[in-house]
Amino acid sequence: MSAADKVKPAASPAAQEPSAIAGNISYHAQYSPHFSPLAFGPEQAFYATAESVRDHLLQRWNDTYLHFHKTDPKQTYYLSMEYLQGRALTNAVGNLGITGAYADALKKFGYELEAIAGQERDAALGNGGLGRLASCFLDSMATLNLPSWGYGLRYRYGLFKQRIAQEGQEEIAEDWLDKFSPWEIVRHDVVYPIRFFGHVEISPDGKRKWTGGEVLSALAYDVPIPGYKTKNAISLRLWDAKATAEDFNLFQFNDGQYESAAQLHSRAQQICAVLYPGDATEEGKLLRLKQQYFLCSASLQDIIFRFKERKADRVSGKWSEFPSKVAVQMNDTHPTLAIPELMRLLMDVEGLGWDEAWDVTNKTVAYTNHTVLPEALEKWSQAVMRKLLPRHMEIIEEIDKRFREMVISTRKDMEGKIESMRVLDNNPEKPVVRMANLCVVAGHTVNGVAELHSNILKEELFADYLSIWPKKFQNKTNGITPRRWLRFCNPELSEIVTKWLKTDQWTSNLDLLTGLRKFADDEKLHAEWAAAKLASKKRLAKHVLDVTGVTIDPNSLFDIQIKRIHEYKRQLMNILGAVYRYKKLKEMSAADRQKVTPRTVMVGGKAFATYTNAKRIVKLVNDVGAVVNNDADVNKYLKVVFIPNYNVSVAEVLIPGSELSQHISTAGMEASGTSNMKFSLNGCVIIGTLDGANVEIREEVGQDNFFLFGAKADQVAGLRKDRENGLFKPDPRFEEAKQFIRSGAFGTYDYTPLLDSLEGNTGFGRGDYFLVGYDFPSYIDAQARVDEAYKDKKKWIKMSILNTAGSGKFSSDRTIDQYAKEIWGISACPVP
Ligand code: CJB
Repeated sequence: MSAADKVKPAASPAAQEPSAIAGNISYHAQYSPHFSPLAFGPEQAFYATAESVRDHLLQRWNDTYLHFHKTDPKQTYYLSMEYLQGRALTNAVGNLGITGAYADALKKFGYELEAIAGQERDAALGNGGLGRLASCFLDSMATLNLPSWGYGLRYRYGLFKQRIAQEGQEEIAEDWLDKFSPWEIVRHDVVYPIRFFGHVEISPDGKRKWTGGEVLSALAYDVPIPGYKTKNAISLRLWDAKATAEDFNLFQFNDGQYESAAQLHSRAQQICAVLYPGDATEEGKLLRLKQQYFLCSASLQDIIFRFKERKADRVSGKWSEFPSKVAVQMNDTHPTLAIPELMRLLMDVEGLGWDEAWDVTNKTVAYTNHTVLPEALEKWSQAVMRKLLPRHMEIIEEIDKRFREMVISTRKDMEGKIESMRVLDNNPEKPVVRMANLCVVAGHTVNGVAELHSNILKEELFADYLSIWPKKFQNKTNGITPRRWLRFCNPELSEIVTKWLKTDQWTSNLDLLTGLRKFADDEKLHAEWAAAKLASKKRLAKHVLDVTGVTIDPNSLFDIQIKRIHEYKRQLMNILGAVYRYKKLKEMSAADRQKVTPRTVMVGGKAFATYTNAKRIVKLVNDVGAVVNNDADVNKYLKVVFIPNYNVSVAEVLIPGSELSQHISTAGMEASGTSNMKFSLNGCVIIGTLDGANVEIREEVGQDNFFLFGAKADQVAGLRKDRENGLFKPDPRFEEAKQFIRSGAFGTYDYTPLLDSLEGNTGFGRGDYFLVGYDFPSYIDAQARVDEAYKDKKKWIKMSILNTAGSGKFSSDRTIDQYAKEIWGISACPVP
């Protein structure tokens, strides 16, 4: 049956009223067809609905573009190699305030909006926290009416799909563009040339010009980002690579040389083929660097084009105006090449001298650091850089030279420090460019993402630069958008919040949540709160059953840890805790077991494909679950479930149903964490270390409403030393849990290398670098406090309410407002 059989098609774009909306959906099914005429199942309904919603967005989008063009405000460009947008439909209708109308319209076809929204594939163009933060930031930029755009890459295959097989995690390409994305619009007029390789020519007057090599094109695909309750809609511009017809060698093709005939086309396809291609090989490293340059060059050419487009008289001579019109934010070091690329464009294309170009660049770019893990601080081989980007390498060398001279001439006292501060590391064995150093030297501002992390940057990682540029370093504690992460993913709790606060203004002014504090003991609120939590737990239990086949009890304590699998995030400590719990349950009498707080431990997350220990951890969680969940003696009191294929839309089901969540990284290693904020906002209590944003969450929600354990950041180095010196004495409970796994209680898989990583001096591991052994006893004690607290329902619900009430600070609206005022210098530009 076709859509038109149910509702008569009528164009009426951007209709507000359900019958007209239904007509427009039917219109899209018929006149923007992607399927056979008679097909109008849930999938077809999704695409037609999305296109109908896009009509609403287009109007705002065009209006916003024109308004920014006319008013010519200073604008921010957020450069990020990752965006984890997730699904867009629910968010779009929610932000536009047309959810009810669309739900009613879809009923006319016999569909529920929620089910249709569930047809959408996640746009997963990112790996984890950094990418999701970028997406939350876009939502806040649009909501705050800030003149701002995001730039990224249009990866053909986003973050892999995770399947759990007998051997553990398997990766499958995630085909988000399999059919097409209804949200993106290709801009055939926005195309820029991007060069790779080649050489630098010097003209008689000394001017340098990069030429030769291969030239591809960057083509813009725009995704609309609607603000909440505003007419503004901004752009996320994603670049795709393409080669032209001229690059296709017809002669070779006719000669039967099909592959070489289309060589440049296939190289173009590789650029945006996948997010983060493995970079273990030299080819992999080169491709990653090409991606980074592709993003930076296309975005900067586009930014300069717009700078000129907005005022026709902006030709050379007016470049000092550039930083008062443009702010470029580099999301971690991945877009660092924006620095030499802006210098190159200003000098070689626009004709500026070094000093002027440097001044403009420095006033334009700023850098956010998201990690202090040494392996994540990017360093690129000078040889690879010189081969792929010869002109940029010259510019980087000049930046390095000038920085060195500046320090030598102005800061005699720093001479001993210069080598480690330089942009170039000229170690003859492996000369590299240190991207973080380049960002610090060239950017006007450097910020960390939580107070603790920013202090570590100032006191440790970038301490030497601080004495040169004391004002360069800032903190911007991360945030999350309250629209996606409470209002739309948890409608039951949202309604209660709105009812008790007597306003829904909290959705864009999250500080209002503190108003819940005065009702924290109110029994009526408690009853409503508990009912909402139970409804979310049931939805979560259904998801678990659907994807794993395991039945979990909504009356048990739902304990969740979801994030990328990494040794520093210590999922291994979580599972060792579950193993210890299981062993104790087995040893108990049946009568004693009945006094135990029943618990469902859920772990979800993806392991990087080549990260062996992370993959072993995934396997261990699954193996422990297989034994525990099938053990009739204890499975009423404990279940352990690995949630496969964790992504944004899975998080939207899990977080509302959570009661306890684990944020248990080794102190000092998690820059911020952002899921901790989402859990707390949804009335979930955190068990965690004093790390990243946990520190500030605990301050806001109150220390009685947070289960704290573990070493502090400033103890970690000393504890590692002690361990090296043989001073660490493991707790017997820790030994017992490891021994139980070694005994083969969870199958025949060889966990020796994983467990050995927790031991000192075995030759296999790293001497428990992440201090699981040291923190384990305090972790187990904290978990025992959780069990006791959960028995007192009233106390638990009060803790839950106070978590939500204390979450106001963690709105990304607050974060973005601070970036706008304190780093970018931009102000709101609402469409009238
Ligand atoms: N982070 O997700 C990433 N990827 C990186 O390459 C570096 C850091 C994470 O960024 C988040 C957003 O700032 C932080 O909350 C998180 O702690 C950090 O690991």
